[in-house]
Amino acid sequence: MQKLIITAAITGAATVPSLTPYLPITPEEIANSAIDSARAGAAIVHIHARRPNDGFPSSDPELFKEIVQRIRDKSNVIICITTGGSTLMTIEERTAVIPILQPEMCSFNLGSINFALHKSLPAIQTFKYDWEKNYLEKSKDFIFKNTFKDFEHLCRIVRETKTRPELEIYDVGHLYNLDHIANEGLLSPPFHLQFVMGVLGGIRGNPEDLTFLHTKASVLFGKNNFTWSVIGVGASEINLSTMAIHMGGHVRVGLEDNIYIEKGVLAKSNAELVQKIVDLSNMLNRDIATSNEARSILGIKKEL
Ligand code: KMH
Ligand code: ZN
Repeated sequence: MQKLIITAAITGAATVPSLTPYLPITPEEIANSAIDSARAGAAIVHIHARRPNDGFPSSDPELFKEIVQRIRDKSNVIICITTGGSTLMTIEERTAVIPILQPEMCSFNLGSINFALHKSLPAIQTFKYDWEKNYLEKSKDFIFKNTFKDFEHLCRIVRETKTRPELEIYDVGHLYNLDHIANEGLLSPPFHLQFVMGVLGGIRGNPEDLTFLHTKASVLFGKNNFTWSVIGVGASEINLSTMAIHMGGHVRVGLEDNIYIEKGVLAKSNAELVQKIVDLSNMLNRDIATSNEARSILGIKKEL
């Protein structure tokens, strides 16, 4: 079995600051949290930016530049930059930073879905920032737009910048979308799939959902033509991670997707979540990949 690649998703756009005081917000906090996650065992860090004064999700390339520079100064970790951004951003805003920073990896969302966040509302008694309540309520009526035209735009960018796409699969139709664009010659295998499970609007995080996605991907692309990882959004994070460790997949954890280290207990950092996966993996006798080993497993050949 391949060594386990752990990705730490540091801050995202779906977790609002009032949900946890431990969410990194400023470029310095995001970079430090990424560096600490890498020290704990993450081979990849998945990066979003936020407005430093109030944590609102941002696509400002200057913020991304500062975050990436700070990480690169201190760590050899693979940097995977979001092109999902937030549901409020256009595809142009979401992808602007990729040609500028030329990261080793970027996310690539493979279908339009509902991406509802309003189920977080009851957990918040007091809002720290004005925008948060509206942002969560309005998500009931937002579509996370990823059309075939958007795929073409993103395929062009990853091809031109030689960035390895992490292909985000929120439901089974997204595997068929990938099959279609691969048949058109826009992307070619081996693919790195990220099964994103538990978003309200996508597939849930039940064990049979993961085995179904994995089986479907094997039938469509052939077992040797893809690597895969899983994100359990919310309560399913650790359970799905355990399944993936056992099945030969890889794992993404972090405050972007889940804020709890155990039932009712907030994770104090991204590194704490990474450490939990390292411990689980040790118990299950699976070795952890370094960033360089992950580069070789994923076929990342970029000169930095
Ligand atoms: N927050 C995840 C559920 C992206 O950044 O491109 C989805 C995500 C998308 O990470
Ligand atoms: Zn993300």
